[in-house]
Amino acid sequence: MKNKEWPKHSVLAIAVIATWLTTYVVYKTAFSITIDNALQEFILFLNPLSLLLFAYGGALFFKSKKAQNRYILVIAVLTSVILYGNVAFYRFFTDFITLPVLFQTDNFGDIGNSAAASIFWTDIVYFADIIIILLAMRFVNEKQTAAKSAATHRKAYFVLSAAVLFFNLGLAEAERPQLLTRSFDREMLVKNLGMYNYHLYDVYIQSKSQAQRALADGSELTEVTNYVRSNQAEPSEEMFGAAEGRNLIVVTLESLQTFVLNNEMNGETITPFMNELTQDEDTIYFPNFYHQTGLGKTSDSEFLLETGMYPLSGGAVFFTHSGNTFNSMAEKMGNEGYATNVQHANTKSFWNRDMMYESLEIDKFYDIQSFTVGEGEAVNWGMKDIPFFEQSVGHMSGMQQPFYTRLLSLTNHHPFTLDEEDKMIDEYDSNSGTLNRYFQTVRYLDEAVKTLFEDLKEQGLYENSIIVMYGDHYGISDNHNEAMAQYLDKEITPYESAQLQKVPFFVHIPGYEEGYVNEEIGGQVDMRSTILHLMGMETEKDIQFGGDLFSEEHEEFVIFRDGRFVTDEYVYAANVCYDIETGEPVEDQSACDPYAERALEELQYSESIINGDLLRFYEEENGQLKTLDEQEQP
Ligand code: GP9
Ligand code: MN
Repeated sequence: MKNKEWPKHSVLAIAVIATWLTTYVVYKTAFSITIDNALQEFILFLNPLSLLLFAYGGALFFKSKKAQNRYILVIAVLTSVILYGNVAFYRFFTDFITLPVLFQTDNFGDIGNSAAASIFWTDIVYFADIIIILLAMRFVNEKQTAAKSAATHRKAYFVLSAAVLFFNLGLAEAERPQLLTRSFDREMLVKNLGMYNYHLYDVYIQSKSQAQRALADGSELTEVTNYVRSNQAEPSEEMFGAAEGRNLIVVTLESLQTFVLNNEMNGETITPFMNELTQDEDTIYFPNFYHQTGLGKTSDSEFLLETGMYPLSGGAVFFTHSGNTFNSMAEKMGNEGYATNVQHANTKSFWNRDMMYESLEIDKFYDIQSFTVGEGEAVNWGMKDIPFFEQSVGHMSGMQQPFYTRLLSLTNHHPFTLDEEDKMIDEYDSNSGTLNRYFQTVRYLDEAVKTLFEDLKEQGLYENSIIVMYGDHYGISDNHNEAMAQYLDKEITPYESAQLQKVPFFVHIPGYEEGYVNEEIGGQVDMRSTILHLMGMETEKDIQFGGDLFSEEHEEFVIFRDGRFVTDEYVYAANVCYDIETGEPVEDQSACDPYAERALEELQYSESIINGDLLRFYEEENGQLKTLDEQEQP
């Protein structure tokens, strides 16, 4: 072999291929990455390549063979360390490393120890590429050619690398639209971008938010606090404490919009149980309630609920600011002696929930590992809602009381697929398969909610609880407007589209007996104070933007995350001010201006708190800014 002449840069090529293949083999053996089709498999195979080409390509800038080899070795060791670090971490946490976990060890116990316990000598196989590269350096005898072509080679090489990168990104975008802006899940990022690109992306996201955080000093809070205080709504005397001491069960109704309630599809009732609930003597139902989520979808709705602040305009705050200080509803409930938890039959890293729940001070997360998914009990995104609710109630039976538990349903999720036996009504007949199937999965969700109520009664948990349910965001996007127009029998104008952002909100208090339909216009940002007041907990010192929906002083002004808004008179959408009653543009278009300004201001205040991590400067107990020496050192 020593005598044979290899083409120039053979060692470089061998290094790229060796690390590429090692990475792919590690993907397949050390992680359980779910692959649904051949394209996903191909993306997974391809995705280490672009970064490796760039990284190893740096060797082309060195003149001497020795320096080139040394550089290649450094890259080989670095990539192996990253890869192996993730392998060891994954064994313990079933998750990929993200920068904050490395710096928030107090949150997650002793990561170092756990990772060390997950290391075995046989792991040497993860360094196979280094061994191959060393052998190549020893035995491959490269042809020497004139140096003058080096620059041209280099150019061609990096053009090729960039092409691979864009090809990869293009495939990822096709497979997972908005992957980067929505950044759903670490597994999805690794699957589509590759382990190495994922880490670069993670560094970028984390350093961006760290930089904004470092520049903040808390002085911004004075203005925000003044704004929040001047817009506060006194709790309603009648409802304050109406559910004091009870267990709190909050149910997130996946993708449920208000338009399906008390409505029919081709003569069939879509939500029989929830329709009854809207008229129930123990239920206060809000038909004029809007979601306010952005790209973070379900997680944004959780954020609104827990913090009473708006999510971010770009990306999911669960991902971008999971290390922040918050004053969540869970934290407040916990301080009053409640056991707090969330139940959701999905991987814990989805929406970065595992990290974010720590910051929200939620005691426990019952993720997919806490559920047994039996034969035929999974569809679409995972566990079906009926068995999920059943097992969730089972968990509740074992919880310390009083508890605050949140259940996140999942079956009524795009693309709205169901097993035959779970279809209780027919499909709709429009040109949108999505809308056609939506009615069926909504019908299933309705059935699941019914079984949840039954299960709670059976387990003796019903009487002593309050059950709050809300739709998290739309299920049918504007892409299906033609089909929606057919169903609703009217044109979907920007006004109608804004009205379609209504999601149901139920407050169900067993034994209340004075239930009614509450027409108050409100949004998800109002949930925190509404619920806390029902539980008999004050919020006057809290920094939050919503107001108690039962309060006389509650303002009917709902700001959507994209700047649209609804008041008791107007709906503002697509830069047009509509009359809320008629749906026609109002004559005096400037009528919306003062609200538009305030909407922007409020969103900006909320955003400044998140970006500057301002609540770390706030004393929750007395509602004061922390003095300089109380402030944590940066
Ligand atoms: C995933 C579930 C759905 O865990 O919450 O997320 P979504 O796509 O609706 O935001
Ligand atoms: Mn959702």
